[in-house]
Amino acid sequence: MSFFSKIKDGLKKTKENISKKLFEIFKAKELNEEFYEELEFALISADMGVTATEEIITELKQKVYENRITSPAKAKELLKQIMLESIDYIIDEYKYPLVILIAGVNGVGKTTAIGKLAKLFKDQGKSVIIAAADTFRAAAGEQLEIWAKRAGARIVKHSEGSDPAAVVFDAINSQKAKNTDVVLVDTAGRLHNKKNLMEELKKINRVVERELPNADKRNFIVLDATTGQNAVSQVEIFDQAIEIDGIILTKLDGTAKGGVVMAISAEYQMPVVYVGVGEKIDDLLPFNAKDFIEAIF
Ligand SMILES: Nc1nc2c(ncn2[C@@H]2O[C@H](COP(=O)(O)OP(=O)(O)OP(=O)(O)O)[C@@H](O)[C@H]2O)c(=O)[nH]1
Ligand SMILES: [Mg+2]
Repeated sequence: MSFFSKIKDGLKKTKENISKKLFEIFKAKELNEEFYEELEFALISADMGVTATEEIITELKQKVYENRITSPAKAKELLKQIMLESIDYIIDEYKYPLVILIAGVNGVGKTTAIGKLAKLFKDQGKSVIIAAADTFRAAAGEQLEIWAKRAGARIVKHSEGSDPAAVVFDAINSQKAKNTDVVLVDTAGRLHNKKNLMEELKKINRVVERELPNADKRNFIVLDATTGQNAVSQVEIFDQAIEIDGIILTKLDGTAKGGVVMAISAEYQMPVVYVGVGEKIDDLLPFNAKDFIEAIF
């Protein structure tokens, strides 16, 4: 399946929710207040967030005015352009060795994303080691082992309850010994309390920076698209602990509110790097803003 049809498939619910509404709205004869109100409502109901929606509508009105546009069809093209610009970031190409730290609250899809990422890198001919640094949950290590096997990646795993930073330390030593291209670090989504979780993430982060100062290091937060606006506030908390470089937005296949991509990008100026569109190993796609916009329109 091509990238475009896969994202289109994954966004089926979002598309059904929004594109039908947009189609109706853009049938309007005039670009009047009622038109803008309906558009605003449609965007907000796709979870684009009030901030992002207001910005988009203001810019659209401005451009419609400046360019003396009267046709709704032309306004639609403008809207697409504005939406695209607000989520289209330039992401630096990876350099190797590469360390990707995966963080996020429990159940969002961190471990699954690691398995899928391992597969993506293996398919590109890269060697991959996974650090099972979620030592809090008993089953986490085993779940990750299954994914590692599927992807053909190595895994470093300690016993339950052991120090996550020590797992990362060992994985990095193994990376150094074998000159592995990619280190993927899985972390816990839940500890006894939130403060512990953030302190632990900071510690893991420090170990990576100390042991591999010259590596390309990316900190990604995994967000569950089905939680809608809640996903937005999670970014802030994790970004304070370890600077977040980008977002992996999972479960886009399960929501009609894929517009949350726009809300996050507008609020935090943060790129969505990958999207999850299913539970299978190939269901993680590098995010492509243009295809995303085309898919929802
Ligand atoms: N439909 C769908 N399901 C997904 C996607 N990504 C993950 N899941 C499912 O979400 C559930 C939780 O995924 P995990 O990878 O275990 O989540 P986690 O963040 O590691 O969870 P904790 O380790 O408990 O914090 C699993 O049942 C996954 O199959 C996705 O893109 N689409
Ligand atoms: Mg997990």
